[in-house]
Amino acid sequence: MSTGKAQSTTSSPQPPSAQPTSGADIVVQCLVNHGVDTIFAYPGGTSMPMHQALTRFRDRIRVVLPRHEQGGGFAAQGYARSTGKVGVCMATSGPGATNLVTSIADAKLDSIPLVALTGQVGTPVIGSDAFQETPIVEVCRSVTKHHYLVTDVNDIARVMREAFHIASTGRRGPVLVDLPKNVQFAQTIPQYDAPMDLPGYTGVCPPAAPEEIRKVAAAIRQARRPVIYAGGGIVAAEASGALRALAEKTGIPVATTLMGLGCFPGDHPLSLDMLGMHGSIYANYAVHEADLILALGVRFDDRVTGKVAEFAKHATIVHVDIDPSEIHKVKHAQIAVVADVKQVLAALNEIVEPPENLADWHKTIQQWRASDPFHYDKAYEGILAQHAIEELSNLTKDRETIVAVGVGQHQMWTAQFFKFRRPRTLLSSSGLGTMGFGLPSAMGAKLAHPEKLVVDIDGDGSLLMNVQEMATCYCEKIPVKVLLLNNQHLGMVVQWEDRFHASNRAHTYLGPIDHPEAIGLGNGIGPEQRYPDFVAIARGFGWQAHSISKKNELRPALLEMIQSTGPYLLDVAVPYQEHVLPMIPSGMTVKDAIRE
Ligand SMILES: Cc1ncc(C[n+]2csc(CCOP(=O)(O)OP(=O)(O)O)c2C)c(N)n1
Ligand SMILES: [Mg+2]
Repeated sequence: MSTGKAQSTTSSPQPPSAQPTSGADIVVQCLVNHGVDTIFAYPGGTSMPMHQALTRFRDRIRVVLPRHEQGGGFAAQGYARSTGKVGVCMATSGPGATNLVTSIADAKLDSIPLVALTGQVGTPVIGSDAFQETPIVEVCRSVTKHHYLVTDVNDIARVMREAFHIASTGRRGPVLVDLPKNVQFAQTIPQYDAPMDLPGYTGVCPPAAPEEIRKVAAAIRQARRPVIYAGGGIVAAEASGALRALAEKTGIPVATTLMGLGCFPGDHPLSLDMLGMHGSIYANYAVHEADLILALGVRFDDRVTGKVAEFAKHATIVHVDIDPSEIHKVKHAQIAVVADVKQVLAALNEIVEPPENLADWHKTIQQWRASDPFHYDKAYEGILAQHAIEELSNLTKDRETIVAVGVGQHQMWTAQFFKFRRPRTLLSSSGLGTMGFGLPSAMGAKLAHPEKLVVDIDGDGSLLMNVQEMATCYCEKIPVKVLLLNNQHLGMVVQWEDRFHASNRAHTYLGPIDHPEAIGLGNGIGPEQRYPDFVAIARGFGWQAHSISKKNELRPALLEMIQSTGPYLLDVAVPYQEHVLPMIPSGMTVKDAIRE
């Protein structure tokens, strides 16, 4: 299911060069052939030939030097998530390669197209525990969509074609290409159009049969309480327009997953916002009471379903997914369609007729919505994270804005209080839930969209996990903004301690261990005790930075951040006592939701 935006995997490659060319140069020429304009690469002994080759292509590929390979992998993801194109990162063997593993696993769980290149020790010493040798293909076997150890220079051009094809077709995902140093030095006459050799994989999903589409249309026509449950697959398939057309044609309300936020406008009257553990009460009740669920590009993640047996238990489930292994994996679907969701929606929109009467259903949903909106204490004397996010959302609503997040409470509040109106505007490590994702992914997105405002809404724990990327942003002139919701704690874990472990603090305070807060004593933290000094850190990296704690400072400080021209960190003191609500505890249902 290639899209207009995805890099071409079939475009005619460069004419084969008649000159013997090194493996390293062939790798880079292949990147050019696939339309790669940016790569995030950290060098080392075994990847040096490829770095040398990259200098010969300076006019066509920008090489960004992250300050940690994990940052490079997440930056490549930010590039990929915000554009739909394949993101590319590169690392040396051994520690460089293992530093990429988390970003690769992250891309796998969220189905993000990524090509990760690694240097490897020379083929004669593979398996001998050579200096900086790790069997990275073995390490990554189960967290990649596919992986290669290239042992012959003559295979490089074909492998690179296959890697881009696999990463960007079907269900997207990460592909690892491990390149021993002697293979990078070896020379051959490159065959850039070497045919791909992928038995059993075409990447092309046949269109859904007309009778399947008719079945779905018939189910819709008969439904009285239908709900669309839309996820990252809608974004990947560029199917947002078709989804909106379906919703508007039929009047069916739309709940999205975290990965799906933005695939349907959050301010549309039919939007139910996010569903799941920290989703809206109205989305979760609608799914609970539904008689028809149209599950589109989703995978029934446990953070969405809670107790699987209770999830949508009164509903006929229609599941559309490009990956057959998702069908019936968690929840049996009465109507299963394995196809590109954009094609399915386009065909469906041609014939679908609205259900006879949804007035009662809309009314019921409206009542749930009115009685249980997302909310926070507007009278709170300081700044609540929710308030800061909502204010940022309001201040940026007329600007093209991309938001990246870390993982934790700030991530969930962003999902609840920032209005996402377009696909690819929220970058969130959703499946793996990797702290440290925000800053580097924002960096990658800003490189791809220099004209857009890119803000990382981050937590203090998460930001520290890849704080070194502040150096990359400064040195590479990538002016991202960080809105730091600084609660001095691993807030989400604190919330679980409060709810499920009698508030016993178990290593969730981020300040010095002799502070009373470290063992749950003390009644809140004054700014004078805050640790670390993020403003000093950011300034040390060459950023502009500012810290606030008073409510009346919020709006002007956000405006200053938005209007600044360089990288800018706004450190906002927020309380750690606040919980993300509503919350459906793991394995439970909306009826068990904690509301206060
Ligand atoms: C790499 C990694 N380690 C541990 C966790 C577990 N975890 C989930 S949320 C969280 C707290 C995050 O703290 P912070 O970034 O400050 O965000 P807050 O919840 O305070 O907004 C932790 C430790 C994780 N998701 N990722
Ligand atoms: Mg925190």
